[in-house]
Amino acid sequence: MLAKMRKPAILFLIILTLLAFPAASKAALYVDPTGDGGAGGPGQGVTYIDIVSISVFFDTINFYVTMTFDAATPIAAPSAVLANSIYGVIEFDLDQNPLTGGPPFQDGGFRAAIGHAASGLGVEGTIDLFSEAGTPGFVDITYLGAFAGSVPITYTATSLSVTFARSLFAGAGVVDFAAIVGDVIGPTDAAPATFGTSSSTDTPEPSTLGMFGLAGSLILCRIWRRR
Ligand SMILES: [Ca+2]
Ligand SMILES: [Ca+2]
Repeated sequence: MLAKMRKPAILFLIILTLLAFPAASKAALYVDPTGDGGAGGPGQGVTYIDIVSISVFFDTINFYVTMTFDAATPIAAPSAVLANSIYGVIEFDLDQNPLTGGPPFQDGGFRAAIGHAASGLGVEGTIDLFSEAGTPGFVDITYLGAFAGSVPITYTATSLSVTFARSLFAGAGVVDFAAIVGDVIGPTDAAPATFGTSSSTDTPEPSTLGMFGLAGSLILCRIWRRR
């Protein structure tokens, strides 16, 4: 069929195809069990917030991060100052290498407090969910332990969503990620359960990421007490 078509017609078909698929994109979705966290115990938050899923999607421009939560444990923004205001972090291993980057904030006793194994990530980037308390509607993004930007966040009773430029993570694409959340007192749930379950299979983009030690955790607004 193509052989019989004139060149302009073939060109038109190619353009239509490109318009239908405007940019390469990758997505990773981790579905978390319900009832796998804890509240009210030692080191735990009081108001139970239960993660249902976390998705990380990117295109040529942005990262799109969405977490969903059990409708039985609805959330609110930190700036709303409610019992179910959600705090925590989403941490990213931008080169999918646990030997580079810093130790995860969430592995500093917080996952253990809710019966979750350490994430094992080597963290280069973080979405600091604590920070919305001081900047309503916005959260801090950190890269290699330093503030990289403040970006909009939207909350519903069962979700939160953050979109930010990949340039804030130095153009990283396929990443590993893990999150821990809870109320203002402490953590109540974490996801994924183990390292590696969240990565997609694309080839990571080249990056030159160095060690930055504990700095990544130190700049977070630490409300939770370490145990
Ligand atoms: Ca859960
Ligand atoms: Ca790393």
